[in-house]
Amino acid sequence: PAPRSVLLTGAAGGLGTLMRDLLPSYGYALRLLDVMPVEGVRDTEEVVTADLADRAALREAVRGMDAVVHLAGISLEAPFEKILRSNIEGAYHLYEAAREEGVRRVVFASSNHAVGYTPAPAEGEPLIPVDTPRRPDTFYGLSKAFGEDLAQLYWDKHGLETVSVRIGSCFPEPTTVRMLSVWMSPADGARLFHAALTAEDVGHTVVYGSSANTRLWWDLSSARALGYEPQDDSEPYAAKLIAEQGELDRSNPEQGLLGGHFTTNPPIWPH
Ligand code: NAI
Ligand code: 15L
Repeated sequence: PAPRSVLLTGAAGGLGTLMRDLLPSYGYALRLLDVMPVEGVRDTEEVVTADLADRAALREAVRGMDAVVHLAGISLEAPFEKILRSNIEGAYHLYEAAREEGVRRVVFASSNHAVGYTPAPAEGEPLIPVDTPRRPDTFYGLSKAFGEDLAQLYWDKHGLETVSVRIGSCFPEPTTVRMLSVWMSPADGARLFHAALTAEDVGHTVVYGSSANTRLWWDLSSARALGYEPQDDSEPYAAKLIAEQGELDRSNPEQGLLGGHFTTNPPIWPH
């Protein structure tokens, strides 16, 4: 049966807030988890305020859930110790809690930064496949590579399924020329999470998460195989962004590598 009750971790964050608006229309009942307070809680939502370090709270939070959409964690570069605690140990605690409580599926918010040092394909070159070697561009990207391997372990050893979504940039609109290639509209994000929650026999599947962008850098076939049919394309934003920022200069690593400025000058988590 298709999952209905979903624990959404990281619900107070940017993507979590977007998905709180969009996922219920697919029929999901959401329980929200974050270490920060969640604003504007609806009658239809349950809320758990907890840190990913708190295994007892995680066990309670996953109890009775059909699936987990795991967005919680540090979403930018940070000192290794912080990444270790929230993203590496935090993912481990979440998977242990899910295993102990018999949750069958996780959708894991991985990131393009797990493969950030991969050169972006030039026009006419093949798109980047999901099995391209990992080339994390930050401790942050390294934690996403760990999360994907953790997911593989829990599938092989415990039969806990995961779809790892290497998200590009999921924001309401693309705001840089790089984002023309990696943008995932929030509506397509919800479509992809729904496909990841409902496709059968996913084992551990890695997909890229983006819209059907004209300037796409990576191969969406494993996402489409889940039933994902992206409806959006960043191209309508291209003329304005290119006029303001210029065409991508592929000799500049910040523009010629998938991870963009994370490869040279990563934005740092503020807390
Ligand atoms: P965000 O930083 O806005 O939200 C992350 C949330 O996780 C925050 O509300 C934070 O309080 C919570 N969190 C952090 N550490 C925690 C802990 N130890 N325990 C409990 N909660 C904790 O990030 P955003 O943009 O919403 O991203 C969500 C997820 O998707 C992150 O895992 C991020 O790495 C991933 N992602 C997002 C992309 C995007 O374009 N928004 C692109 C690629 C990956
Ligand atoms: C990410 O992984 C970050 O969480 C998000 O804030 C964006 O920076 C995105 O990647 C990106 O590559 O644009």
